[in-house]
Amino acid sequence: MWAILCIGPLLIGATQVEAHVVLDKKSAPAGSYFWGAFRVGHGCEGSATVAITVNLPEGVRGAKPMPKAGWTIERKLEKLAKPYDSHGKPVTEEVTAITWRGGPLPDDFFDEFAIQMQLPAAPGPIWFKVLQRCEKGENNWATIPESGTSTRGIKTPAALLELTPVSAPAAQQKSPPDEHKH
Ligand SMILES: [Cu+2]
Repeated sequence: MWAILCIGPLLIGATQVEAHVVLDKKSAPAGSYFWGAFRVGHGCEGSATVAITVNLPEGVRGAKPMPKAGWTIERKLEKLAKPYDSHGKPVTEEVTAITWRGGPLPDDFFDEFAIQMQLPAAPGPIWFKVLQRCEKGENNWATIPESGTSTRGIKTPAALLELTPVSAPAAQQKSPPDEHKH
């Protein structure tokens, strides 16, 4: 029900939503392999964008940035308290933030910054806090609503992705070769 409720405000406020830093997709199945692009719709009060940092919420695994011409990439790695196995190899550290530096991206243009990742297994909303740095000033897209997923009235909301439940039979049918389906 919540999924239906949140579509209305998004459609009505589409212009405003697109003006922020938002994901190009609104939802994805929990636990799935996913790639999404963070869309940067404007600069900082007219100033050109020179860096974008996307912070990955807890539970996101194996995040990989897509290279972009004219932008360098930096990844922040953190040691995991609980290592896990991926493709038969233990994973002991995780990418927790990705920064692109370059441009400058003028305020009159928009651009997209893409990341591939495995999503957390639990359904529900997840929020990506994005720091946008400009030639002059910055926008910290990091505010999360106290409850629910409506970002109406929030000046600098974090980017939202709704993780949809995966039904038990569908989950059972998924074998490892399906993992890389996008
Ligand atoms: Cu905006």
